[in-house]
Amino acid sequence: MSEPIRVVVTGAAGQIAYSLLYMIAKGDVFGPNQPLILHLLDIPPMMGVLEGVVMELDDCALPLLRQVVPTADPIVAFKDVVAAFLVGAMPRKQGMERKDLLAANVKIFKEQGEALDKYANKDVKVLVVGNPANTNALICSQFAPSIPKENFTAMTRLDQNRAQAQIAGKLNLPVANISNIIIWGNHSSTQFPDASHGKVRVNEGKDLSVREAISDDAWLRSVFVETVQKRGASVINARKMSSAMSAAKAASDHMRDWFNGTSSGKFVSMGVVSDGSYGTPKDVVFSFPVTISNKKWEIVKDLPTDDFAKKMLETTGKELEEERAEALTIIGA
Ligand code: NAX
Repeated sequence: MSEPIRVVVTGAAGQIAYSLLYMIAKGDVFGPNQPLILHLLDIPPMMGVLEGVVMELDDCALPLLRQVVPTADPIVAFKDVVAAFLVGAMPRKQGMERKDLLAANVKIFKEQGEALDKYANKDVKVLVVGNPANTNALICSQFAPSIPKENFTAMTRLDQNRAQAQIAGKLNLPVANISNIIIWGNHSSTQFPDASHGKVRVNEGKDLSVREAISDDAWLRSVFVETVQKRGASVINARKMSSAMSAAKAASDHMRDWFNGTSSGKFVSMGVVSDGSYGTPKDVVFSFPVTISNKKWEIVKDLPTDDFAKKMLETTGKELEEERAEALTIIGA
């Protein structure tokens, strides 16, 4: 067994963390041979609830979990961590304008970027889940100049998993047979779920394209796109609470693939700082298809994009530029 690594989860008293902590602590992310010290950050009023979460983690009697550090102090939370799940964020309250929500979150992610910069391991891998996830990740990276920009990512894996499940359902195949479905852009209703480069394993060793297998481009451009874009709202309508178990699973998938890599010929979607690929705006956190090896992601280049895709990429790119402009105004940059 190796030495324990330190991993932080923020928003640790919240509902996503309640599922995520168990997944991390039992080895789903860093593997069955990697002991862990979990740092749990939340705000002072939540310390009582957090105490209950710590009791439950103790009571799970998980062999990999060597220590749990609950705290409301970002210095303690970010000290020496090699992976950071930034789940905690200010939720949208009734009557709150988008601008107010952004303002509250920009402040949180500025402070957390500064704390990561000062106290975390210099190669810390940061996954932002808290919304608006893409812009929060951008702000966080800007306030952590000593950590490479490539180490800040935003979660669109839940959207990818949702999209994969929709395709599997349509084809009546196991979800594991579907791969290379892409989420482009923002984790918002402007995202572009794109199945046009997707693959379907029909027989052992034989792949078909999703387009061939479904043979209904109109469905792929309408019902499929809208279902994935609105899936979060559908879950809220049914459950009266937002997606939590599936969000935790997606966060765990995202970080596991970042640490372990993607298999040959497969790609996954992550919000990363854009280099302008596919005509997207530079320096916004944009979700792209990526391959990963040696804990480094690379954008999949040169996938053909038709006019429909170009339009969708433009719309979501514009929204990210607007969010960035608002966030920078709030900071006064
Ligand atoms: P909860 O409200 O259950 O939990 C959030 C927790 O964060 C609370 O315990 C709160 O006290 C804490 N928190 C607030 N400010 C904090 C700060 N400055 N430092 C540390 N902790 C802080 O929300 P939950 O359902 O767990 O969702 C968390 C975030 O994930 C939300 O912003 C939500 O919008 C976002 N989501 C993002 C998704 C994605 O795909 N990127 C999907 C799921 C989810 O909607």
